[in-house]
Amino acid sequence: MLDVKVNVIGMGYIGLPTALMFAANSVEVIGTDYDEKLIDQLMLGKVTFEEEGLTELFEKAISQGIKFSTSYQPADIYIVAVPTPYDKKSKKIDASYVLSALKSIMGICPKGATIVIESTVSPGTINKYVSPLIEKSGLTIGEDVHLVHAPERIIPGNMIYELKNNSRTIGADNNEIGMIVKNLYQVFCKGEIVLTDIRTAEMTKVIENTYRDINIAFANELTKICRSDDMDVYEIIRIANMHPRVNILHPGPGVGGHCISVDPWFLVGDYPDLTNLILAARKINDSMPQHVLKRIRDIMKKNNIRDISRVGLYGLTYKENVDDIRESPTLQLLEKMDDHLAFGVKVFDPMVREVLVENQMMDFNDFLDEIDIIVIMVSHSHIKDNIEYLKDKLILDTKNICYIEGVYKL
Ligand code: SAJ
Repeated sequence: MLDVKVNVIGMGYIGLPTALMFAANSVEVIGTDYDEKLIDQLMLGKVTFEEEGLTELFEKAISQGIKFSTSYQPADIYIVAVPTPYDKKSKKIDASYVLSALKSIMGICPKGATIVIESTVSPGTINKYVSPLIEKSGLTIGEDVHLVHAPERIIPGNMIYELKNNSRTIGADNNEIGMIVKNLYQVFCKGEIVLTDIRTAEMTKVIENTYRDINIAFANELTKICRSDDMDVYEIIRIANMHPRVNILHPGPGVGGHCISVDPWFLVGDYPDLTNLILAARKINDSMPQHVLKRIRDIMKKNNIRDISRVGLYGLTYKENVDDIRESPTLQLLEKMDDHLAFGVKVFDPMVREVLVENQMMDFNDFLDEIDIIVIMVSHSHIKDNIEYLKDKLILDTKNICYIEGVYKL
């Protein structure tokens, strides 16, 4: 058992599983979040989002004594896992959540504490914003507090497995401190942990997600090319990917989530003159909901359906088998359909238990009864298991999961 006390700040999609994983592996952990409702729920023994294996991990962490609190606590190591959105105008990082967490930590941390930033930050953020904030408060970095960047890499939908098995990057400008943090993560992480400096760790994390965004954009652009000339993009990608050095990702109705659709903007914001490819990829991916809308209109016209309320969007989350709707392609599509909304396009998602948009239906059968065209926006296991019930519908399958004759594709 490691003799350190850890305070994880931010009990969201990354902070919670990370805190639980430390606690389940016998590290003394307090999870902190300013959201009282969220902390109450955790203290009542309930997890706050759906993720495979999370409940079991939660129970183990509770049995090992994890604590939750709305206030920051004295600890040896702080792990900051708060959101890092981008400013929609400047495209630069909005580091306000990170900086506000740091201010609170500095108010109570004992001398010599280490602050690990897990949130994804744009390259240079720690030098430009975090270090000056600490120094301004009178603390000396390297003496009073130590700074480390250990960006998370886990994928929603497979978080628990990836927490244990992915390799990690630890950026520290002091090797000894880097080693302490590496030892800490090694209590649960079986993947290789690479030690590097802070700036390299910042850049590496952002370019991993940017690489994925560009690859998806390529698949999406191919889709538009193939649609314009009536070719089967999926068959073309499948065959191309049989080449040992080609690996094109899957086209889709857009790129959502808090990561892939956000992080590339950090580079565009900071290096506007040098990011032509990255910006083009972002634009292509952001144009996909519009492409879906065009496909819906084509299908309505072809089948002489005029009433948009006979169209149903299946899936509200940003991807399959998660309950996270941030930046979801369906929400983006609904925004584009603004003028149509009054006429009531239907929406259904089995992973979303509260009504979030207009004309959202909560029962799958009622949803099917109300529509003639179903647009599969998200490939939840639920729809894969229920494809047979779609036989009498016109189907626009944006995720290529449905092989019924006559199905429309992207
Ligand atoms: N998507 C496609 N086609 C694909 C793959 C994904 O259209 O072939 C879409 C999804 O439907 C979704 C979006 O892209 O809307 C993003 O989903 P994702 O599964 O690619 O990634 P995230 O955002 O859930 O998680 C990513 C991961 N990064 C990489 O794989 C490089 C994860 O490892 C990171 O930890 C996470 O971002 C993060 O937090 O940064």
